Amino acid sequence: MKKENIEKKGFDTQIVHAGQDIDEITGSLSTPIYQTSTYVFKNAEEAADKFTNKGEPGAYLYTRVGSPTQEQLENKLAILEGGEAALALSSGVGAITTSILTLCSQGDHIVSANSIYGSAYAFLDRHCSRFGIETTFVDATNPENIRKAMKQNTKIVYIESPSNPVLSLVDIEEAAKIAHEHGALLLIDGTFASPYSQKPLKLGADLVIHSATKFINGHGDVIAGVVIGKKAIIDKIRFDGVMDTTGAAISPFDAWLIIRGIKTLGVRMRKITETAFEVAKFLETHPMIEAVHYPGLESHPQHELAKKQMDDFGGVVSFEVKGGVDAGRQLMNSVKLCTLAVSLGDAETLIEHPASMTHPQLPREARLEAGITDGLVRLAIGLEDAEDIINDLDEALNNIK
Ligand code: LCS
Repeated sequence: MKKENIEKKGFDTQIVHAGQDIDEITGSLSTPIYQTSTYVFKNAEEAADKFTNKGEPGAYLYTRVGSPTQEQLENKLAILEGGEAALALSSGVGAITTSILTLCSQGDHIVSANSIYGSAYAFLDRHCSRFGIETTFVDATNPENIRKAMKQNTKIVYIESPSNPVLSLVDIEEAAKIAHEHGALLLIDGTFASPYSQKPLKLGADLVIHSATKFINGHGDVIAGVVIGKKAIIDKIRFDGVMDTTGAAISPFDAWLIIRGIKTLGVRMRKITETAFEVAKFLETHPMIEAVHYPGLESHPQHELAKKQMDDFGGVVSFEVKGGVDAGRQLMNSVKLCTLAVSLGDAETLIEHPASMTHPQLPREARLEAGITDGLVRLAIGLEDAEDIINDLDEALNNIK
């Protein structure tokens, strides 16, 4: 369906039809997987022409710089986020690093939220600094902290909302205003919301990044990432050469799996967010629970902001068990349905310990500042029946000694 027609349709219709061209040669309804590493040219002149005009439609050269299957996925994701263009990459981290290494150079400065995914934190803190790109981490739940940290050479404001794993929010509109007043770009990692629950580009963000490994694919069988925004910026990230020279390209088969998985994003997210709310409410009333973090709960300190900038509250709940890390470990060891594993957005409900699993890269002090206590447990809700998840947690919580 044509882009201008699909933009007026509802989210579920967009997910199914957006960016999906029917194969002209065979009429195949399902997007073909162009499982090839290289493309053959008719003659040397055509080859030279295609290598010169890398960005032109149909200029396929080599799968590390793009493929038709990848292109169909990108068209779909751009429309779902309300962006002009998208670039799909080999992982969520690949999307973060490729974007930042393209947009920043030696001597530049980044202001980052302190509550972000562990490997993103490590990239900014340990690796960007080795190449002369400095990052100031701030508590971005108060936008004034972002403003205070801005410098003349700040190129990027980097935020995650809701954040992994404590589900804190950043006021996206405010953060965009501050970034733009200082001539910087706002990059937001929207993985925890997915395009179903939040549309950061409409709130002023310049780029939205997702780990497509999570809700977007939804089946726990792919590692992939995407960055979405204005065509001029996405073209720069695609063609400037970082993706090509660091090898962060997505494989055609992974792109195809996501095209298949994303068609049920709306259906899955409706169920997952409904269950997440029920589980969060259950945990809040359980005598073994000290604190629950979920933006959909009235007790969440940013619940009003969540209602303002999100359409729904996502599928991740984190909580602290009375008795700290020992009690949390007992819980994780005794659940029978919830599965002990990192990642989120899968069909299976996954349970993990952020301090030792997803966020050990943060120095302990930075981890505590971001609210990641030693006893925090993260639950990524899956597609099972809410009642079964709740019963599993109830039994395991009641068994803690
Ligand atoms: N952004 C967020 C918010 C994430 O949670 C993750 C991965 C990434 C980016 C990186 O994406 P990837 O490269 O893995 O596709 N988060 C993980 C987590 O919480 N558990 O396992 C991975």
